[in-house]
Amino acid sequence: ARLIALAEKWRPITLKGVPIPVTNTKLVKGQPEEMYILSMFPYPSGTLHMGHLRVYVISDCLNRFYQMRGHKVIHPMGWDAFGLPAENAAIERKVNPHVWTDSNIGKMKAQMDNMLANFSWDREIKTCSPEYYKFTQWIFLKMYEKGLAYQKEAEINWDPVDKTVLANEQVDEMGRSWRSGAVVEKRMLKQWFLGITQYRDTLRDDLKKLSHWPQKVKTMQENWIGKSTGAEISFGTSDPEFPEISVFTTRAETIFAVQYIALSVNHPIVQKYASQNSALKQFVNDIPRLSKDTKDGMLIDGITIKNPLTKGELPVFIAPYVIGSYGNSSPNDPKGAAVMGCPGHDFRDFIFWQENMSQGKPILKCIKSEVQDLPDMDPSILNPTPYTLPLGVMTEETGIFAGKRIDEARNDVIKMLKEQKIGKRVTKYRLRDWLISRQRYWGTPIPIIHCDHCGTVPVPEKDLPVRLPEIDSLSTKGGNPLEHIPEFVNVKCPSCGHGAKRETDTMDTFMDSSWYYFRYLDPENEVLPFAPEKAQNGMPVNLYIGGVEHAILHLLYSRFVSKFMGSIGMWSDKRRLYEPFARLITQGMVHGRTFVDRQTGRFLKPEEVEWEGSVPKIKSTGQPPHISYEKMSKSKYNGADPDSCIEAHGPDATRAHILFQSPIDDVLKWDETKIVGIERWTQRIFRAVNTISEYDTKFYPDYTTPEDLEEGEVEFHNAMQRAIKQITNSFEMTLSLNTVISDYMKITTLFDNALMRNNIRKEILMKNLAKFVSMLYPVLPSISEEAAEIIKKNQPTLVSWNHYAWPIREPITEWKFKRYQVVVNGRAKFWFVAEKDLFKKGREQVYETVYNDKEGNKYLRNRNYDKMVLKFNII
Ligand code: ANZ
Ligand code: ZN
Repeated sequence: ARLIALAEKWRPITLKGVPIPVTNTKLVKGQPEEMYILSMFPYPSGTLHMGHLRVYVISDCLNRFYQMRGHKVIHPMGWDAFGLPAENAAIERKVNPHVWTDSNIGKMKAQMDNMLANFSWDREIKTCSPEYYKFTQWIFLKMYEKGLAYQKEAEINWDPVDKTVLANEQVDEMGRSWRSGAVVEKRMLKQWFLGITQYRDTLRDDLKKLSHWPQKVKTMQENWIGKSTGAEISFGTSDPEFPEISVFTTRAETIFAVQYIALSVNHPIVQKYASQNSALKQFVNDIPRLSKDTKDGMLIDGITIKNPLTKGELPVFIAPYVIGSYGNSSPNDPKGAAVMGCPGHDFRDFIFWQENMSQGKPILKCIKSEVQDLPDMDPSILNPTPYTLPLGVMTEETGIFAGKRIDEARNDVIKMLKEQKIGKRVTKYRLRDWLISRQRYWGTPIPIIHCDHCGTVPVPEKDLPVRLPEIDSLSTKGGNPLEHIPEFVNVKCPSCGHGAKRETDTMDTFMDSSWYYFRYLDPENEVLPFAPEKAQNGMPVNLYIGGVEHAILHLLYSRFVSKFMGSIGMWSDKRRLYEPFARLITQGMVHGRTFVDRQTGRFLKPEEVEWEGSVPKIKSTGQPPHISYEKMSKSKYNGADPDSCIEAHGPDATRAHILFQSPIDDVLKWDETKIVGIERWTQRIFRAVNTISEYDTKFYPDYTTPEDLEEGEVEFHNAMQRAIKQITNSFEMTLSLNTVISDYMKITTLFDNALMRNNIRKEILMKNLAKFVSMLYPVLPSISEEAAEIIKKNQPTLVSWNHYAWPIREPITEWKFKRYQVVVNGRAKFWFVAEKDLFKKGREQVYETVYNDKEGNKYLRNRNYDKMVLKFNII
């Protein structure tokens, strides 16, 4: 409760986006004076969850750190406010979605205040405001002008629950919607697309230049774009209706070892044979429920395919592992896909073969290792594994290719197929154009008018925004609510003046969030989305923090739009990359402690479990529950609420706890009981602050550390300087924020020990305490401010001390003396401190010094110098 009171008290300074008053400017090397630190903006669902809290704690700590280093920091916040939950809530409550959205924004803003997030609220935006979506439409129109926005009839992914179409990126590997989880259906519909594929090469190649992005994210994007170079080979079939089919392969040289052909479910051949064969039909119908397991497949009776090189006859399978949806959202692609199966050289094909066909048949190989005698090549081994190494030579059975290395053979095979006109070299991409049409009300209207005379006519720029009609409640009639609003639909054609119809699709909300980081730089601009010179100064975002779940969707779309903005001169980038985010930080998920009854498999509420010390048991049965940490969800009763944690422990302790529990990119296993450790630590901080600041010292802000430090002082001084270095480095470079907290704790222990041993000059303690208090500020803003106030009250000479300046490290020093153990006539007798170069002096001098030493004199007083042998052990 005390800390909350503090938070209240300090809110005026730490919040409202007021820049922290900093005077020292030792800018972080390699970072610009004006820093743009951004965390992904939330969907205004009404409550911040633990994942949000984690991102905003990270970005706020970095924001405060950079401000302390003298950077001018932009740290904005806004709302990704269009989308289905608002629309569904509006239908339920019979209000306009903006009412629900605005009230949620109010609640979440209060929660952000509670966690002491220092956002630049003067830049706040929300994507559902007409001032914002006017420019989402503007960008759409620019793309339309450049031929990048187009409408086409296409087979699309239809989400039967949310009743809208989805982009390919929004359907997971199991064929389910990213939002509703429903299995998507295929439908033919006329839809709007954005031509992201025209940017596929830069989007792919520039990944290499993003040296401050996590490799994991870059790999995911690269795989999504999915460039592969190979060959298309045409195989003749035994069915005159389909004289030949085309197969794509990256391994043309394996054509000698092809043992079957596998077709995707949507291949026209499959469709024909399924209509004649009920077992096959059953299999096809079951496929949405089958996993994309490599093992699944079924032989298609009545058709064979001929290998164009070896002339061998091949069986034909339907196999769900062949992805036919590659081509589905782009109408120019052929329907369905075919793969040549090589069990001898591909692991996936090998598994398929074993499951569906092998029946004791050997697998064929056309490549072998250059090194002889690999056990793999021994024909006596019954169940050989495929040879999948990228190195090797062609076997004797390949005729003119025998002995050639893989790459050479691949080239030559393609050349030969080309001469015979049955193959060609091709590059394929997995990436398809971005389907942005949504048949829903709560989104940015697509600024297009359909006229019977003129076709599709873009809404003139001066008529933007095309506003969503204000409505009291949403129709549940089905279909897009906008279709049922005649005032919206019926318009005059801007080109010929005849009656025309407005496009009723709205845009995918990922379009809204693909450019919001530009808008923060110029949020009030009424003429343009942002002034190009503002983007030139502010872009790219220096640190972008958010969840790895956006690795493909949001981050790929943003890169596309940002590059597009570059291409139309909306911003200029020195490196000409037009990459929006220079450094990307992906934080891990927050998982909650989950109890499961081992007997029944039921999830248990925390109240159903009781603890005997650290041993849990289920109240009703007395059995120990199974404990794990999993993604928080209502059905697992493992959620945690940021507000109640802040309420109970204060914002500072909550922030530190979040950072301390795990490195920022790891999963955070949320266990609120561990926060007591943090609370005990913050109490120790206050103990040190109160005790030391009450000392009567002659301390003043530019007090310099004296040269004649005692042994303990040297140790303390050096440990302190090392900690400053370490913590600074963690904020600047490694972003190892969990070790920042443990380094803080180490410093606190230094003070505790110094107070206990009473071996350090008060001025030295005071000086370093002041530095420590400053260093705490990024993580513990209100505790740091309160500590600073206590110090200033007790030490009047420190009234002008600017505790918002990041402390500067002093040089490490050395103690000028050494400690010796003195051995007198073979017996260790006493300890003695002397200058380091004592032994450069003669024996006389050394003995004289020892004799005059207080300790030494005690032992040596009555002895005879000449008969005495002294030995000095350095410790
Ligand atoms: C014969 C072969 C032999 C293959 C071998 C691989 C290894 P990437 O690079 O990922 O595109 N393939 C082709 N089209 C496919 C589809 N629509 N769905 C699933 N798999 C498909 O992979 C290209 C390889 O994946 C192609 O090369 C093809 O199998 C398969 F030892 O052809 B390969
Ligand atoms: Zn017209």
